[in-house]
Amino acid sequence: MLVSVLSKFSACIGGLALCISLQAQIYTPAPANLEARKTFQDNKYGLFIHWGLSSMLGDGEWVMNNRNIKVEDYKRLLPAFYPAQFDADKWVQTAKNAGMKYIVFITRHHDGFSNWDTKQSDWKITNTPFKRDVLKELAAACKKEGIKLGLYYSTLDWYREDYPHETGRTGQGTGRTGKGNYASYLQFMKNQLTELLTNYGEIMSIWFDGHWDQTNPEGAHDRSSRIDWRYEEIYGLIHSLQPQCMIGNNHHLTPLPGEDFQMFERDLPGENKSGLSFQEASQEVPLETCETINGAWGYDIKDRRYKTVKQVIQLLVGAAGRNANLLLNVGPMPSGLIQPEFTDTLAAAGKWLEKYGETIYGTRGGPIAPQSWGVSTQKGKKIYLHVFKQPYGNMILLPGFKEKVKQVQVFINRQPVKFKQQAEGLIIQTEGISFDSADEVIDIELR
Ligand code: JFZ
Repeated sequence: MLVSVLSKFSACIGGLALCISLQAQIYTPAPANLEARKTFQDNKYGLFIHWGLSSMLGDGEWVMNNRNIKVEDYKRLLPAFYPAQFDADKWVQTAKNAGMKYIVFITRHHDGFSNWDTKQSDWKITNTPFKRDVLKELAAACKKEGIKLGLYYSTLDWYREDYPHETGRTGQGTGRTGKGNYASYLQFMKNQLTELLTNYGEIMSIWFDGHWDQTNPEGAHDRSSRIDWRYEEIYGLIHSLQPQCMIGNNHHLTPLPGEDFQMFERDLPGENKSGLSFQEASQEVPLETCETINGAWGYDIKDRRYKTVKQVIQLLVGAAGRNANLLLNVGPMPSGLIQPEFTDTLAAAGKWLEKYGETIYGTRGGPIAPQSWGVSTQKGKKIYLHVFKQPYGNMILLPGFKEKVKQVQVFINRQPVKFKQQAEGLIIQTEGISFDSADEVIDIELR
């Protein structure tokens, strides 16, 4: 719902008589949306899936741009795509075994290829020899297994002529000569989003990406956009079709009105190792970090930088301790299978979650900021200290901690842990506890 303070305008959808009057700029999320945000935060952990025509080249999802492949040549992937081992149930099972509660799937990446049976373009999966609407199958499989489904949607397009490619930072080598026309491109996106939010059941989120194509690089002083994306119209449309649907935009900026969560790419909130995360963590909306399980988003045959089970666990826990979700990515093979290096690691981390899930799901960031030894989470009368390595001096101090503590235990075996409550805070003695696992959890119970 958008309430008027500034301008007022109308958006007509797909030439239908359905015209919604949208009024900028204060955004009041619907009750169902606020509820969805809570569920999202409780769920904590999701599977990101980058997959499409580009997977065939085994060189990541940016291959069209990186190799300056012309649209005319790139098109030759279309008659060659037949993911014989695609099985939506298997993908969903992989997520479930990993302890994940949601999936975010690439419906359309920067190469503009639609992974569903869109009526708005011929550049789509149902025009490959495979013919199947994989999104339909994935949506059904998710529904059956109680896994929520979010949809990644690129606002940047390296394929279409009407995308304002002249002012784009990327996609300059794909041979487009026509004139960009944002009004036409915007209508196309709205029509596609209408399909996605009408024909595939309840959609948890729309995960936008591509805004940065029209700005100076991250970290630049001026990050203004060279085009007016008219997000109020796009977001208004989404929320009118599915009020609970959470909108996020990977623009690496402070959330804009109409956005329901904030994402961090390859960084935990507050970090900026990627050089993409100059934005501050929002206090208002849920946070989500997305990361790759190796070094690439889309299938990349040169990439063997597989994260270990320990790294995956610490990523998830590190996110939870910063009050954020983790959206962990896999790039399935062109066959449709997710490679065993990924599924094995995901399953092993999932085993850890079977034991330690209580300290992650349904929690929020704990009372103490991330420390050299680890992070904290909390839920009700419980505070969980997630200790990644032996604390200095075998002592953990929670400065200024005032609440009365009932008991402190090692989470996994209920071994009592000594503690003192003093003026400077709560002091926990970790002598005798071994810290060789990925995450040793110390469980503080409040009175
Ligand atoms: C974006 C996509 O480009 C990428 O393919 C993947 O989908 C990821 C989740 O999101 O990543 C970016 C975004 C911005 C820049 C680089 C990668 N950038 O501004 O240089």
